[in-house]
Amino acid sequence: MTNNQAVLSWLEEMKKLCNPDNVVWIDGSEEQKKQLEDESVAEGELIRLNQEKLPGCFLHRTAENDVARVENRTFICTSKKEDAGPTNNWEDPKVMYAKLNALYKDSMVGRTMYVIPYMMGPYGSPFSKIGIELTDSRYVVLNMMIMTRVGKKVMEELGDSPDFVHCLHAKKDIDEENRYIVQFPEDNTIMSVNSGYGGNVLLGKKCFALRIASYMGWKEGWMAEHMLILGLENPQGEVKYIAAAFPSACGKTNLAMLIPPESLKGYKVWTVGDDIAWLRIGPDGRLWAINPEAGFFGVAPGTSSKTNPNALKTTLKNTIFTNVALDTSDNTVWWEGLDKPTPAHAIDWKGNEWTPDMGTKAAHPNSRFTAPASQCPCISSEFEAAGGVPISAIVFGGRRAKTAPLVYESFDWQHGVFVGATMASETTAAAAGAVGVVRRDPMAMIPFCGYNMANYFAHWLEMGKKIPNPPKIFHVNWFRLDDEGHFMWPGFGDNLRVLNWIIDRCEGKADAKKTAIGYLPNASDINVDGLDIDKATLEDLLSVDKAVWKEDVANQKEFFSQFGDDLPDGIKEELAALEARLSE
Ligand code: GTP
Ligand code: SPV
Ligand code: MN
Repeated sequence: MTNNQAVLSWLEEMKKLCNPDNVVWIDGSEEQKKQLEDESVAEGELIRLNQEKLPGCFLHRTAENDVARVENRTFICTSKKEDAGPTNNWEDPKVMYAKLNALYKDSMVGRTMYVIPYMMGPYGSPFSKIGIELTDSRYVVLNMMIMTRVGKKVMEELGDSPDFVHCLHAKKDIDEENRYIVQFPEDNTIMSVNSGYGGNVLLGKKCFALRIASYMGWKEGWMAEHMLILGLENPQGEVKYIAAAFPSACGKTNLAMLIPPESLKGYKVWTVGDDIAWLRIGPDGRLWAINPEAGFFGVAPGTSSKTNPNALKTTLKNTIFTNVALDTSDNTVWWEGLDKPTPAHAIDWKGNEWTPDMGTKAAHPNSRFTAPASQCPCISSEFEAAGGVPISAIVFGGRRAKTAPLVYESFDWQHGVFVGATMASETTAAAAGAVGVVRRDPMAMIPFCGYNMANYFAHWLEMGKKIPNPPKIFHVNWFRLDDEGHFMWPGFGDNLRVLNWIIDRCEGKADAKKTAIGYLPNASDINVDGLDIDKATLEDLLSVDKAVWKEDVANQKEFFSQFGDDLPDGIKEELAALEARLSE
């Protein structure tokens, strides 16, 4: 498929290392896709679902020990340890290559190596970048065909250039003890071994589009962020774009596909992206964003026709479900929170018989759907726009039972960067480890920043100086709990009420009160028409408890201390200023 010498010689080297029986180039054709699907079904890798109800849909189950990203086995290998920083696992590249090469040695004997040329970003866009993933997993191939732009056309765009990200994945034995997800940002190389799960193996996603791309952005003056991108259309038909960073399983896909409540019918939300944004300064001095992906790898549990009907509709055809339950009555899928009657009998995510009385989860909490973005009923007309969309507001947010109010606005860019840098959120099932523990997760990038986070903060501060018309920066929290542990804010479609205040603030149309942490809306500034919420609850959601915030500042300081002298002055200034305001 190519005469590109850089590609061919790397492929030769990897073939020698892994020793596959065959090598198959992925051309992106429908015929090849069909063939891979048939082979996967025959091998038991995929289960073909009810083709009347879910045409082109399949179910896949991963190994029980392999259901989420593994942050403790994820490495950033730069020649200097300081360049990876204190929040990343680091190993000397030479040592890591040696370790990995031993693991990949002959790992594909008896298997086929698939060569997947893929593009992150629209064809012909100055934002876009190319990767080539070598993998012995058909499941990876079929997912990459949904999540990225794949095939011949990508090789044509690459031409003779050696400028592509080298990605090698081998399933090996799915051995947890020898599982590695390794980024070598200085070499444009990603190596993943002993996993078959999503973010660990679809190397275009977190590994390239965030870890490697954030490093590229640092060197080249742009940004790769864990952000959704949405267009908010008002009743006059004007569309404003918002990019929002929330940690994994904290509501990006849901917000990106929001359906307005009855009382705000004249508004419409258009989805540009649900997970990753690449941002550049445009010729007009604004910040412009593209979604480098072509599909959604979304959380299944909790997705219903009430919470996210657009996501549900997106997954009705050509979708791969991973680790959800199989409803054996009609060979369709089910998960907790789906508003379809609980099946009397199912096969759970582990492949075992399941009945509702068992009290176990039928779908894994991090079970997912992989669906083409083009099938989304609210996909933006700008989804393929080569230049991206202009961003009016950046929104940070997390899952916080207390502390953070429903919404606040930063005083300026530097303060906004500080607000992002002090984000915290309860951990979720998207990564292996404890769930529900509050941890600091700056810009929702703690698992994804491909370099020293102190330099990342500095890069954010620098970008602000270079953008003539920067977006305003906000913070939201949909997850405040009352004393009984119930969500205080209805969330989902009603989040539009908050987005409207955000856009109105960008246009100087909405009021706010100045507080120690930023500008907050007065209760009367949020449109609650048709919403059943009492004034006291809303005021509570829009309050700042200084004592609680002082505790948070102590925790922020502790977090920042690990960066030592590398912590930029802008962050130190904002920390001191916040502390002073809280003591006023
Ligand atoms: P990743 O794909 O892991 O990056 O996740 P994400 O940020 O796209 O999260 P997603 O939108 O899939 O939401 C994760 C979980 O949060 C789901 O179970 C949702 O039902 C729930 N959720 C999303 N939005 C809201 C909200 O506004 N309020 C409440 N209470 N829950 C929400
Ligand atoms: C996340 O965990 O933020 C995801 C899913 O979007 S994964 O691709 O597994 O990283
Ligand atoms: Mn994500």
